[in-house]
Amino acid sequence: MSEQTLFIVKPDGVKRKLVGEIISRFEKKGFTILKLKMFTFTKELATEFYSVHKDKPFFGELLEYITSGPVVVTVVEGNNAVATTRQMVGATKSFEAEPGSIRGDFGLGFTENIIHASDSTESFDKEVNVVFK
Ligand code: FUP
Repeated sequence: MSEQTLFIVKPDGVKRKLVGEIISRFEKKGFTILKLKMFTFTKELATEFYSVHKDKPFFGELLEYITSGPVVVTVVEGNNAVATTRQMVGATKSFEAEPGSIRGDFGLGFTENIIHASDSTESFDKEVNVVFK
């Protein structure tokens, strides 16, 4: 079943020059790239993007980090895109992520965990409207 989802190479991923490597993995997997954009989150946009976490104790740190430099957002389309992308991204804590996943292969961080991917079609619908408005 063809679906769309989005992933964001976060500030640490851009700083570490992993943009090409990450996009390449999605292309090689067979996904079609529909949209691609580099931008820097403002505090306002980041607050809207991460609104589900706004009452969490880590929200301040998360906002500080995600606004710290440019990110690259990509919308992809393909079979089972949401779940397959989450698998390719790996567990939230990079130090626990499976080898072979992006977080598992390239990082050890938790807040700084290289990449974001929508966790459901509902999240995708919300997130795509925030970052491409
Ligand atoms: P994920 O869906 O894997 O990106 O993770 P979550 O939506 O649960 O969390 C969003 C981001 O908040 C994560 F990428 C990392 C960060 N986070 C923290 O910094 N501390 C926490 O305790 C939980 C999440």
